[in-house]
Amino acid sequence: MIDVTKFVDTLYDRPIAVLGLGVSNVAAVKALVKAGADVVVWDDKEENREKSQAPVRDLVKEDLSNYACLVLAPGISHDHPVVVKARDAEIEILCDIEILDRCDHGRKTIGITGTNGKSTTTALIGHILNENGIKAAIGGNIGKPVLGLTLPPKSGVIVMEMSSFQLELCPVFSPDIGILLNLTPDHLDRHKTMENYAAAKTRIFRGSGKAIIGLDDDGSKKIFKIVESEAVRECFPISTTGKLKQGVYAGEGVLYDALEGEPVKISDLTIPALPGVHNHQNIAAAYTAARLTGLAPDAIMQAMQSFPGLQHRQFLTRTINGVAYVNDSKATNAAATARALASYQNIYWIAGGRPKEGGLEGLEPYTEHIHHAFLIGEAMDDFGQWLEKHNVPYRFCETLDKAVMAAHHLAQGERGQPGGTGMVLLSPACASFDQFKNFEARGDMFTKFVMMLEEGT
Ligand code: UMA
Repeated sequence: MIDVTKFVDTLYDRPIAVLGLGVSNVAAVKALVKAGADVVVWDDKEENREKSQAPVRDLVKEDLSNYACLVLAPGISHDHPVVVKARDAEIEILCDIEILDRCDHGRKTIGITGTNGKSTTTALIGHILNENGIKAAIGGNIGKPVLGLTLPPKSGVIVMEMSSFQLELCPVFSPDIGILLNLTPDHLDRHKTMENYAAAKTRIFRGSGKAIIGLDDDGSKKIFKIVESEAVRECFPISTTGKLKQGVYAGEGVLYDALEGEPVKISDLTIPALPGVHNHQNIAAAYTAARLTGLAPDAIMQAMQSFPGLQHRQFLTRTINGVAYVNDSKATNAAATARALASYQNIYWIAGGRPKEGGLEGLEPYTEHIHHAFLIGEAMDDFGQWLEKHNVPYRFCETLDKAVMAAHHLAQGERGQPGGTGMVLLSPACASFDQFKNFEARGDMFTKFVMMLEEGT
């Protein structure tokens, strides 16, 4: 846990209001209470209030002008009555990442944002640094609240995934190295317009730190131009769609470094835990960040080879007789599943759950990659119709255990046939809530069933 005494000392004994007792604020409350702060909490769910270690009071009924600040859970809408009240009372509204910054910890920070790939890039940077003897603590939106981390030594680095929600709640903080991977429409229910969403993401570059920015989409390109024109920080573009005169880029499966003039070929991009072209951007960003911390190209690429990948994101769970069993449970919509389907051939595809609007729309270009589909959950009928229309063989399995077993038998039974060795892929393109608590529970269950499979068929 982080010692937040230095932050608490700046508040002159005024109390702190905390709204939302999810993982980030549970860690925040623990750290604040330990540092002697006077903390008052509220959560709209009674069951969360009941678990609270700190005094609970309905913050809507409080006079917030007596408080030092409101620590807001990132997922809560800024139209929430308590947030409106805090704005009216002109107190600061912040999140755990801003508190961490105000603890004067002295470690270098790397922040990663973007619409896609930020968790993978965060974990990859942390892995590269740790493999090369630079101790890195990894946290933030990736699922580990930053105030629950253990600080690395002074020479270490804090690597944080930062969502647009968290960036909006960092009035001052921006990291020493900020990374924006890409920008496509997301969370518009919360941000309302693309401009607001882009503005939240751009906040990662407010300080004078170094900026690494992807140039593969129009939104990020625009931000690059603005950030570069401000001329207050060094900018490092990355691209997977074209050569760069200066920066880092990937082309035809090869990574090039043009940070110091003429492009130098660094390595091909065959990295076991990072399959598919969508990972090239994550690799280019992580490579650039690691170079900026002083690591040599060879050391960086070598460390990438041992990156274990992220659980539930195209994670290689097991290989049986050459057939890979891959857990992509995090793919809760068609866009995320498209990235997995594009990365492989001859797929024995397990899909379904609670469908999202649009169903499997957008997956048309990848139907030839699917050898056979195994459908589960509430989406079975709709997905069956879609597959029928696109001439993809499928069967109804209802539940994950049956789907794993059926996919396993077919994939093992068809080994040696044309089309290459198959792979069993769980990439549901659906939410999990019809049969599981969350996507992690679904992925864990897949792993459990796969580990129980016998080598013979
Ligand atoms: N709550 C209220 N009133 C409301 C809404 C919520 O009281 O009107 C309460 C809920 O009852 C709950 C808490 O607020 O107790 C939820 O807080 P939260 O949603 O902010 O979630 P945390 O558990 O603190 O998790 C947050 C991030 N969640 C969101 O931004 C939605 C996690 O990112 C992050 O891993 C975690 O902090 C640690 O930093 C998750 C996420 O979905 C993975 N992020 C989005 C994304 O990646 O797209 C941004």
